[in-house]
Amino acid sequence: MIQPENVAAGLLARNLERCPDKAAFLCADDTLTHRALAAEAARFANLLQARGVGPGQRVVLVLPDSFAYPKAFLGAMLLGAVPVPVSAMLGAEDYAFILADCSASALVTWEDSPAAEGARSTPGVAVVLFCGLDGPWGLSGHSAEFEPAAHAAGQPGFMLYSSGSTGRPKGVPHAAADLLGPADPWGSDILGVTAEDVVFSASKMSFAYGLLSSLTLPLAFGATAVLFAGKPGPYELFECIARHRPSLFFCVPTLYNLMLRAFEPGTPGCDLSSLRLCYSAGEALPATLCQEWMSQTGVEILDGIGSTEAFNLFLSNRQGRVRCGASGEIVPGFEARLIAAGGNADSPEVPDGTPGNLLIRGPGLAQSYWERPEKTAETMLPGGWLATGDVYVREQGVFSHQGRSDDMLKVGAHWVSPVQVEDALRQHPAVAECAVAALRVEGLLRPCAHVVLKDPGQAQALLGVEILKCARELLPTYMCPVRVVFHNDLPKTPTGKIQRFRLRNA
Ligand code: 3UK
Repeated sequence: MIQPENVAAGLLARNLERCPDKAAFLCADDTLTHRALAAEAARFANLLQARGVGPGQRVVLVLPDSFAYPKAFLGAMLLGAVPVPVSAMLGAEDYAFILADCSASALVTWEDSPAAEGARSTPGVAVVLFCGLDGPWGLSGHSAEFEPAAHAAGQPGFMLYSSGSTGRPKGVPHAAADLLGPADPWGSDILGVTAEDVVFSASKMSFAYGLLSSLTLPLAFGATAVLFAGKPGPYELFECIARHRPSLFFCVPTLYNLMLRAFEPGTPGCDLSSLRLCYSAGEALPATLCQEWMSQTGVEILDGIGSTEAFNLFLSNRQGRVRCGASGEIVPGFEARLIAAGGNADSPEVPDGTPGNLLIRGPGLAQSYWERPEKTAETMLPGGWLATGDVYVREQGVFSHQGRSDDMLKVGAHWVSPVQVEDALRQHPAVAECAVAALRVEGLLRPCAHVVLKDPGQAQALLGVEILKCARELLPTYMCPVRVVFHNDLPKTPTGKIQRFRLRNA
C-alpha cells in the first residue's frame, strides 16, 4: 500500500502557501525562505535521481548544521529515498561502518571530510555528493519542479543512528510521518510554538533532539530556525543568541553548565533578552543547574526526556510549574510503566517512590532497529512498549531520572543511583562536573566519584577529603563514594552525554 502523500512535499507545499517569503532558516548572515527551500529541495531530488538514486535507498548526510541540511534531508524524502543524518564529528572508520551497515547508495558531505574517506573504503556507495554550507554542488543546474514519490507503508522515511551509550551505533528507522510527531502536543501545547518563534538548537540535526527542534518546528509551525555550523562552545552560543535573537533555545545540560559559568549578566555579549523559554534534554538536568539557570538568567528552563527510538519527548516539565531535578510528567499521547529489574511488559508496576525501568508506548516510536533482530527483541517489546533503558522514580505523576539501568550499582542490599550521588557531590562549590561509577574494592562494587574541578589548579588531595565529607553529610552511608578521582574532562558521547560506563573501575 502506498501512502497518499509524501510528507516532505506536504510540508513544503503548506509553507509555500502560508508563508513563502518568511525565513525558514537563518545561518550566519544568510536567510533561506520557505520558497527557496522548496525549490532547492526539489532540485536536490532531481540531482539525486539524475545520479541514479531511487526510492527506498539510503542517503547518508554528514554535514554541518547549515542550509545544506534541510535541502538535502527534504530533497531525499521528496524522492522517496531515506535520509540518514550522521554526526559530523566521527572518524573515517565510524563512517565506513555506518555506510556499510545501512548499505548507503549515496553520501552527502563536504570535500575531504572523514566521511568521504570512509566512503572510499565502502564499495556500495556509488554516489558521493560534495557540499558547501549553502547546499550540494551542481544544484542550480537542476529543475525546481519535482514530482514526489511517497514512501511505501511500513518502509522507513528517514533513519537515525543512536549515539549508543555502549557498543556500536544502531540504525533507528522511522516512518516518514514520524518527522512531525514532536510538533503536537510537545511543540504546540508544551512549548506553545507559533509562526512568530525563532528557534535555536545547540544540538545538531544529526541528533534526534536537534532534528526535531531545528527541522520539525520550523516546518510544522512556519517558525524560523537558526542554524549554527560550528562546534558550539558557550561564547559561540551567546554570540549566536545575541545576533539572531531566538525566542526558544534547545541545549543539553553539559552546555548549559558551561554557559552558566561564562555568563556575565548585563553585558551585550550575554544578551538573552529575546528568549522566552529554554529547553534541556539529552541527559538529566541537575536540580542545582536548573535553579541557577533560572535565577541567573531569569529564563525558565524545561527538562524533558526523548530518545532516538521515540523521536519525541515523552516526559516533560511544563511552563509555569517547573520541577527542578525531575524530567516532569508524561507527554499527552504517551503511556509510561515502571517495572522492576528483570520484569517484562506484563509485569506489575513498582509502587510510587520505588525505582523501576521505564517502558513507554505511544505514537511515532521506531518499530525495530535496522537489521538487529536481537536488539529489537530486547527493546521493542510486545504490545507496542519500548524499553527505554532508563531507571525512574515516580511520585504523584512526576518522574525523576535515576540513571541508565546499566549504570545503577548494588551496594549490599541497596540500589545506588549515580544521579542521586552526583546531585550531592555538586553541592560542593569546587565541583564543576561529576559522574559516579562503580569501583571494585576487595571484590565488591562501591561508588566512586569522578570530578572535574571549576579551578583545576586547586589542591586536589585536600579537596577530595572535603568533597567526600560533604557527600557524607547529605547521603546515607551506602551511597557515599569511597574515593574521588579528578579528571580534566569526563568521557562523553558526541551528543554530550556522560559515558559513566567508561569510568567503571577507573
Ligand atoms: C537519556 C535523558 C535524563 C536517556 C533525545 C530526541 O537524547 C535523546 O536521544 P538519544 O537516543 O538518548 C536517549 C537517552 O538519553 N536522556 C535523554 N534526555 C534525558 N536522561 N533526563 C533527560 N531529560 O538515557 C535516554 O534513554 O541520544 C532524542 C529528543 C530528545 C532527546 N533527548
